Amino acid sequence: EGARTDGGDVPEVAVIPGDGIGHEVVPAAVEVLETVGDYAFTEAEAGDATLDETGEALPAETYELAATADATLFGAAGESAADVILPLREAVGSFVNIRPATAYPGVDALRPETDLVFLRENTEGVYAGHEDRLTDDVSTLTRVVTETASRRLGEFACEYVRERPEHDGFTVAHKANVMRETDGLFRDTVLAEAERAGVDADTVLMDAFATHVCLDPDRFDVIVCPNLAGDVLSDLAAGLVGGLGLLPSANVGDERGLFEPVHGTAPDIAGEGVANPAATMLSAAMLVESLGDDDAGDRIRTAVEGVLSDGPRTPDLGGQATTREVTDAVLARL
Ligand code: GGG
Repeated sequence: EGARTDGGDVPEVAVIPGDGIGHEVVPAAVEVLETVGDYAFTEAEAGDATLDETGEALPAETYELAATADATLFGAAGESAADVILPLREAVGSFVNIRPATAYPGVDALRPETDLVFLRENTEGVYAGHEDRLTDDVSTLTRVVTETASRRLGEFACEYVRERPEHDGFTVAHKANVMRETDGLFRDTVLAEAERAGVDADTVLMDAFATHVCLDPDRFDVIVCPNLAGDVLSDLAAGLVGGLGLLPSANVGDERGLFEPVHGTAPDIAGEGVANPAATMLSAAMLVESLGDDDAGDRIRTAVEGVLSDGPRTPDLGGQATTREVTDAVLARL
């Protein structure tokens, strides 16, 4: 999972803040990375502002950097998300987006018992991008599901739960009663992988999942989903644990990964210095683990959880602290 650098080399980490609060939370997470390890950072531009300035949302050099760096830390994509984050995931060869949704002690959560991991298909579904405007009245979208991508995700899900004794199986969320060909293929292929690997797996209709997870999140553990469903359902889970400022993610490929908070650009607070940096710092923990440094990952997670528990809080968590104050509190614990 992720990249391993050759002995002795300093890992190269691409840093792409993107837009909006990406420019506030990514530098905060870079300070955390600088505190726990030795990394060579290279910053690059992408997003709405880059589009305005250069005519391209994702310059070729930014794509190339993500495609060659050992790991990439990304912030947030705005209106140009389709032209930024999807190609960047492709650049790192990612086929799965891991999105843990955990309620942390001390944080006011709708469902404090929530502890979920979403494994989101990361290459196709409706995000494969075959959209057309046919007439003034009609637009269409072709949904792509392949056995190849579904099997790869199924294999990953089996390996994921087998390597982690705290998980004893996974649930496939789908809508195969309506999208019989696409979600039917997805569900059946992932389930076949589970059977082949001897991993426990069950299924749930994704609309029913949305209700059940609100009422009783303990019913679920690891959820394997198609691309759009994973995007939406993990945001729903963010609402259960205290907000989008808390969910990290890892876009995992065979050789390297791209790590980003689940949240977007938050234009309502961008530039005010009050964005919650926790999700990006927790993404940085996943990044260092992908480079083989589990100790650094544990240290970051412990420091962030400690601050969430009894340190300064940004307004999204009911506090009045700034990004700077939260970052200083995390750095002090490191
Ligand atoms: N950092 C996550 C982000 O930029 N979210 C905005 C967005 O639209 N994301 C779409 C996606 O995650 O597929």
